Amino acid sequence: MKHISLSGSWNLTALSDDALPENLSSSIDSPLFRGLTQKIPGDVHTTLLENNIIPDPYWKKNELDIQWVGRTDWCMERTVNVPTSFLKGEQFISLDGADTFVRVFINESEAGFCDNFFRAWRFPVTGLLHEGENSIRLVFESSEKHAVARAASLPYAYPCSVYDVSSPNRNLVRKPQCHAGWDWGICLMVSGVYNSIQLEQTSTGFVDYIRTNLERNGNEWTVRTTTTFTALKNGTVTFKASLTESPKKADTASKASARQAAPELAAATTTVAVTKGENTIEQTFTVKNPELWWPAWSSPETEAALVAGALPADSASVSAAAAPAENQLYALTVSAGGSSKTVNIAFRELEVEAKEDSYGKSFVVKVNGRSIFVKGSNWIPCDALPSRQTKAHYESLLSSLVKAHGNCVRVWGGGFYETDFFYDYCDRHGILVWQDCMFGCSTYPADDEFLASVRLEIRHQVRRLQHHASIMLWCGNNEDLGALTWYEESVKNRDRYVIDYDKLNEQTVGDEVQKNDPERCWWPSSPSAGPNDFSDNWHSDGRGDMHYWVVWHEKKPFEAYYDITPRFVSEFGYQSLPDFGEVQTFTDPSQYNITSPDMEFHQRSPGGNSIIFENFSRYFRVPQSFKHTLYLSQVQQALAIQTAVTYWRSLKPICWGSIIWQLDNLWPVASWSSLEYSGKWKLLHYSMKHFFAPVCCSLFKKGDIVYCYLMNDTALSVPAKLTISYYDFAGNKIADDVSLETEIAPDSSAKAYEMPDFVLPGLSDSFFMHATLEYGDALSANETSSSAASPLKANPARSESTLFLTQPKKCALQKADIAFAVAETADGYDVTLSAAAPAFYVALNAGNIPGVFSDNFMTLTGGEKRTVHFTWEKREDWTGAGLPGARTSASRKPSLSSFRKALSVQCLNDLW
Ligand code: BMA
Repeated sequence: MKHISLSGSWNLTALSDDALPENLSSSIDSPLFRGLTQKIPGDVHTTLLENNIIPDPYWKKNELDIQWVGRTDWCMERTVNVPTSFLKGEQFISLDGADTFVRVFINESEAGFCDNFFRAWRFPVTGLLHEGENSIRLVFESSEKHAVARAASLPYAYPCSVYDVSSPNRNLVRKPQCHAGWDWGICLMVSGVYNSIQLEQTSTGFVDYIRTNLERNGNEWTVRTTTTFTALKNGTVTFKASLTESPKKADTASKASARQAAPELAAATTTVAVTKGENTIEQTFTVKNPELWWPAWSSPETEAALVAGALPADSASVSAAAAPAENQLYALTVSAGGSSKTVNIAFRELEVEAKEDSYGKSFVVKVNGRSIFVKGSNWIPCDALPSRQTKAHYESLLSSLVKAHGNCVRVWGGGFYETDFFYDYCDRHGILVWQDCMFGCSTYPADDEFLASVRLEIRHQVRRLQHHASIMLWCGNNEDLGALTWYEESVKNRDRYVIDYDKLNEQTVGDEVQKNDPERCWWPSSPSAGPNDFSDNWHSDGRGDMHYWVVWHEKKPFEAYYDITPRFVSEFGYQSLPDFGEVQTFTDPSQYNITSPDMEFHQRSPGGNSIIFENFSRYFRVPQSFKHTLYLSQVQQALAIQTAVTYWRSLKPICWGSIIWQLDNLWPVASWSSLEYSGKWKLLHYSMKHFFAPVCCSLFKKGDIVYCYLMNDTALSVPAKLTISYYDFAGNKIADDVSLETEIAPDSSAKAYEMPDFVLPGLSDSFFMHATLEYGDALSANETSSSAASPLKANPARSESTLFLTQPKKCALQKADIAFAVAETADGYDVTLSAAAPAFYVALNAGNIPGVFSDNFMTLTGGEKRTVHFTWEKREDWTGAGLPGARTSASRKPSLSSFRKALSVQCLNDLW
């Protein structure tokens, strides 16, 4: 097989002019008609932005002025030189990531038409190509126009959720649903080709997909491969499957080891008769003693290091963010008839156990026989401009999730089936993937044409992704079952829409998923009470997964998180406003007020700012300045989610998972994300590092009772020392500490302290409680070791938890006078802090200098000094850098004085 890549420079022109603004209309001089250089992979909006034809879509309200781009038809053209040798056999043109309605012309003849973004396309072009220069033309027909035309042709309406700025009928076209706007999303209706386009030539056929089935028998694994081979003609073809170790990323740093061909661990060769069209070839081989795959933070190696104190995953650490051990991946190559494909696989047993029990129906993820408490976040596309969805950005977001002790992402159904890089990263770093199919918050049609297109989409995506060790389940959609109760049409005529739902979700999506990946869990919807259960699972906590939006959308206080005993929460969230540095990327100082037009425009949740303010007044003193408002909104978000997660973790083994809504943002906006659009950690993300930690303590007050729970998600028994102190707001201890030495049982969540508030040593507004858990082998080594040189000495891991006994607004916080000193280190800076009085929710902020603090969102109980480390992040290959409003690019570490200048510290006391 030969191929000619068509990536690179193309010529972009506008085809239709009805939607164009007047100044760009079809004058012959218009750059839109002369042509612009368009990169593939890339999107049209980015090209227009680079050429100053549209302003930065993320700045102020520019979004409103550029809606014409999505209503325009576009043309991309180029020529390609084809040598005679390429014209043997048969030729094809293939596209992956073509968004969405794309007509493909070769030398003015139409070769094919793409109409579903989620499919990969291959069109025969034999006879259309000739030796020498050939012209290739792609015509992008406006998806919005297609959607509107489809709506007019359907027998009845298919309602979907629409947002402030949106494109109509997004549910009728197979395009990422959030491109049409969302309650955190800009509406751009982008177009382009985001992955690849190439000419292919073969005389035999193509190895298109490799699926695997792994079966463990002690230390020996049987690998069954299922290869999809598309043959050009009937004949006999030899298939060779072979397995090698895929170099760990850390090892590839050494070029010598990368150059050395990895030895073959196992192989199978089979010669079979194939027939023209699609063929399925199965091969089997065995592998002895492969390294086991584990979710992040759960491998025996990582857990041992964590408990030994060798991985400073705790709050008091000054070291750079610790990372768990990388998984060993294995490269599986299948070659046949001159075509070959390599995928990475890994060895693990994985099961989602959903079975009837005394509480209802369980939802437990088991890896290698161990139940894993799932701690993760929901993933939305990481940039609204596809050209900016770079590997560097993916890596920054996903590594941030792992550094905050996450082990799971849910690829939410309103985006797209993610890039290969995304899943490879998840495989390598142990991020379990909850994979939605791409349907969300809508009704959908179920006519033959729509269902046929969806069937091919699901077939392609499941075959493409099936081999990934990280994917834990396939889920039919996001909230489509619940959505049947949201719209007048579907409420009035529910049966009609339920029938359509069933045809699409069960008979098409579910059917195709289960045919192509029979071993993996098929979960009909999120939320859902499980297969064959059509009940609305939004408010029921006994069965399957739930979305808990009572706090936020239903405006209940944070304490409402204590009202449920969920089995698994796959969505719950609380918004914050963006950080000040982030605000500066989308508006000017005239708008630095929450109710200014630009700030309200960058808030898409109906009534969102009112909910934030309502809780300010419920719990806190109302902030007086813009910066304090932004800060307090982030404190509030962190506290809301901390309340939920720590309580639900305490409910293990009834509850086995919490997936926060949401990890990332695709433009700078007020949202539920824990990471800013720039990748900067919000206070929630720092808080996740505490409350997601494999071993941690948590103080909380439910009703009139104060509890302290010790959680241990490792398989090890952990020696621990818990100290609970009672302080007044001047920092004096008002009673003796409660101390406890214990062993925290493996995989447990245990109550270590329980006290009704009336026996506590003060009135609820006069003091606060602070728990410190020191844990790990170092603790006992310090006690037993007589050697002062013990490497473990003085390094027990730590977890801390602070509790107000009433709403903080009622407490007399003192002036904290936080002092800090900064020292430079090789990879960043150390910041040493001290406070005159107990300081709450202390937040260090390095402005727009990219990097992460080892700890943040801290309590300084007064009197002590604390050093935290800022690890500076080099940012190259940060596409978008240099464009207005783009993410910061930083290739040189700032000087100590620039860091000091950028650094600011805020705490709750500042608001009093
Ligand atoms: C959900 C999601 C999203 C939405 C979020 C916040 O339930 O599935 O559709 O953005 O809530 O409202």
